Amino acid sequence: MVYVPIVPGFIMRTSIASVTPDTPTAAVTGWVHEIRDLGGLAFILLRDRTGILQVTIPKKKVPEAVVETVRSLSKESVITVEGTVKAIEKAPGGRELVPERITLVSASESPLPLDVAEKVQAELDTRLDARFLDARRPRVAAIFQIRSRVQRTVHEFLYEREFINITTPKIVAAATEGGTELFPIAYFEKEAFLNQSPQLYKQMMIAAGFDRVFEIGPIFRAEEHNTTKHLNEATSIDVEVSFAGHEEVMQLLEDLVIACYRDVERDCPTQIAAIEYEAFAVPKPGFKRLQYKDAIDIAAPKLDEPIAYGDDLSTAAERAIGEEMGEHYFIVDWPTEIKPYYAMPYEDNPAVSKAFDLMHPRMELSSGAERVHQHDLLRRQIAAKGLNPDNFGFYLSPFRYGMPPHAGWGLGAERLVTTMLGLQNIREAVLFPRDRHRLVP
Ligand code: AMO
Repeated sequence: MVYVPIVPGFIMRTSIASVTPDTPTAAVTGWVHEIRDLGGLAFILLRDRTGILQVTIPKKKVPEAVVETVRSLSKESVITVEGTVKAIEKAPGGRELVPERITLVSASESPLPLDVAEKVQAELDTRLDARFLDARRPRVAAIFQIRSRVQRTVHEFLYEREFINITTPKIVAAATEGGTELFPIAYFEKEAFLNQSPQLYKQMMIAAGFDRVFEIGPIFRAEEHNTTKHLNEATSIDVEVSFAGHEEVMQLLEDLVIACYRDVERDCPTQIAAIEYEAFAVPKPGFKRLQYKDAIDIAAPKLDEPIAYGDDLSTAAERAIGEEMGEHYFIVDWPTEIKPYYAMPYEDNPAVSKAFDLMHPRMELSSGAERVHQHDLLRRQIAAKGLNPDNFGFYLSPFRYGMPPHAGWGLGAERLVTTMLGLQNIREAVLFPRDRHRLVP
């Protein structure tokens, strides 16, 4: 990888990956990953985001000033090394740099709060406390480079299909997904909350005639429990489409998930190698559809806790069903009573809704539905959930003035990355995760 200029006319840094065995000379700036002093010979491993370069210092053959600098150097300091490149098989990338000059750009204190070069992983909490150092580790940096690639694919994929990228408020006056998981905030003299989902707003933009909208943004859920798949601040990839039914947006979701995997496989081979997840595999098209009632039948005999038609799927149930399915799949035809009020019931069987979940064998990735677009039915469904439709005035009003039929979904960005890369804990896929105990950094 060669750095492209961010603006013309400024001196560009040489990236480590661009130094090859036949580069004659190089001046490279990076972090001191490791220092080894073997007496007559010393080695520095120099690191930047593109890779690692071995700097070899035969003390008798390099200027005395170089030897002096190396002696006082601490790990994770930023240095510039200028010298000649030699091809050598044993070194990473098949080359080494023999310095004529080393300049200390920015010294690092020691000891470090977290050893970047340490092969053994530290506790997740220790790592998250010193996230800037943790993220210097190639394995950790690779996760966020892949996450960035995934978010780029989502943009490209949706722009190609003529979606409009929207931004909706995160400070709101009411719950979207049910009242229990809300974060109240102090908002002048009013009661306000952090938004759980752009749901109501993306539907309002369907009423505005935007046809196809998406948003990648934060959602806030006051989940009380610390689990390896829940965050209190997550990133949702939200989509809403006019004149579409649930089948159409399910296909869109499947195509998007596969596109993300394909792009990562093509563009991020070094990152996948750094993560050492050998099971990385692009899912096969044609995700299976499992009816909710059949999902219950699969889970029931495998669980200690009883589960029956009409229950939500517990983590244990999801896992039992996931083991049976073995790959990505949809759960369809959910009981209307356990899906949100905005999900459209089947005309010929209103007890069942045109709602779906996209599942990875390990966890749910996305929920979606064809939506209720009829004002009176929506009012009734809100009331049936024990909510007061009069509190939903701003949301209900658009349904009185020409609301087209529509469908959509929300896909958890962190869960997509967590399952794609086989990460043990969803916090691995977030730079600064928010959970019950973690508010800093
Ligand atoms: P839902 O509540 O199922 O649906 O959320 C959609 C997806 O967002 C992710 N997600 C989370 N990820 C991490 N931590 C959390 N606490 C968390 N909560 C949700 C999951 C989930 O599948 N309005 C609907 C979507 C729609 O119908 O368009 C909604 O919010 O991956």
